Amino acid sequence: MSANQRGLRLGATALTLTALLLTTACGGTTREKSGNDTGGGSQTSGAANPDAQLKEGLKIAFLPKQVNNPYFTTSDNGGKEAVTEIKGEFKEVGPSEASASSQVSYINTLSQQGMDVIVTSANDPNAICGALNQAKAAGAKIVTFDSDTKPECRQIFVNQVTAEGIAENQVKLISEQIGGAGEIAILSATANATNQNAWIALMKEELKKSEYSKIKLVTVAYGNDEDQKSFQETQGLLQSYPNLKGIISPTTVGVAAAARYLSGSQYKGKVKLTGLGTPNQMREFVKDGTVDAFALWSPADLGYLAAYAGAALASGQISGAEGDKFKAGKLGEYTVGKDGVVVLGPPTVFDQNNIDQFQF
Ligand code: RAM
Repeated sequence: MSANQRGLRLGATALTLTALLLTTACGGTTREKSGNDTGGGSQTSGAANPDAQLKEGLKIAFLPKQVNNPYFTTSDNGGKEAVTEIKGEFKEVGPSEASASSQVSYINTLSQQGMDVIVTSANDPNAICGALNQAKAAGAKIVTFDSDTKPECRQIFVNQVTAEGIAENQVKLISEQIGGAGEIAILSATANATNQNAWIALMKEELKKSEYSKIKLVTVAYGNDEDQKSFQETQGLLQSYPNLKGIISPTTVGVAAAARYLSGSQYKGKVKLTGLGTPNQMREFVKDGTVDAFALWSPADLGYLAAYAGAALASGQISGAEGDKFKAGKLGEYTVGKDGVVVLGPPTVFDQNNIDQFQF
């Protein structure tokens, strides 16, 4: 069952609707929207044949930002499920650190191994472009998911939620939790991460709305998606900003580390924390009163959708042009939006009333 199908509970319906509106307003296209079939996207690579069958035996590799992150374990397992369904060969490789160029050597190896599809979450919008372009020249189709490269370096980007939808969600959650006023900070992942930086830029825009005029963003800290660094950065934020009322950490690693710090500190329940987290990593902190509510999409569905997008590309069903349609197994039909972007769907908000219904 996808995050979209699960829907939001507990007064979060408005959020779903807003995110959905933003999704459709921002060029990304979900299965609810019938795209227009004009084609002509910026990264087309040959004509698509919508009637082509998915090829069997496709070699599809997942290259996450980092391998030792439960978020990517879940998303890549979703990819594996899809690859198994289409009788392909799945593999997952990747660095243990999410640094900018750490993925380059993996891409080169995957290219030499003759992968049909490389599905990657980019640690940097530019650093892996050269390697990806070589892999493309060697015949691989490139799908980014979770965190994009520059659009010209891949055929399709499978976005979890529009960046606008995430920014709106995160600012709304912290505002509700701090009573609409006070100093907040952001604890991000790495300073180069395409997804994080897009979300932060749009959160800053969101905070300019009059309803948030009493909220002040004092700083952005970077925990590099390392547990210990994220923990220390949280401690540093609280020391440097004694009036801090809340932290947004839009990274599963960061928000879990920040919650662990807060739960053992005098700030527990007083300084609010929200962000993007996995229910399994956040459950204890919701139950002990450290965290009221946080959000995420289904990482498994994200990986599953990305694998199907790659298979559709490698089978010649789609070229990545705007309006291309493909079927993603149990998730149904998707349409490629502007700039080769496919959007999974709105996020789910988790709190003490629903968190036990989710296991990932
Ligand atoms: C971390 C990574 C990932 C991001 C999630 C929310 O696992 O930074 O890219 O999408 O958090």
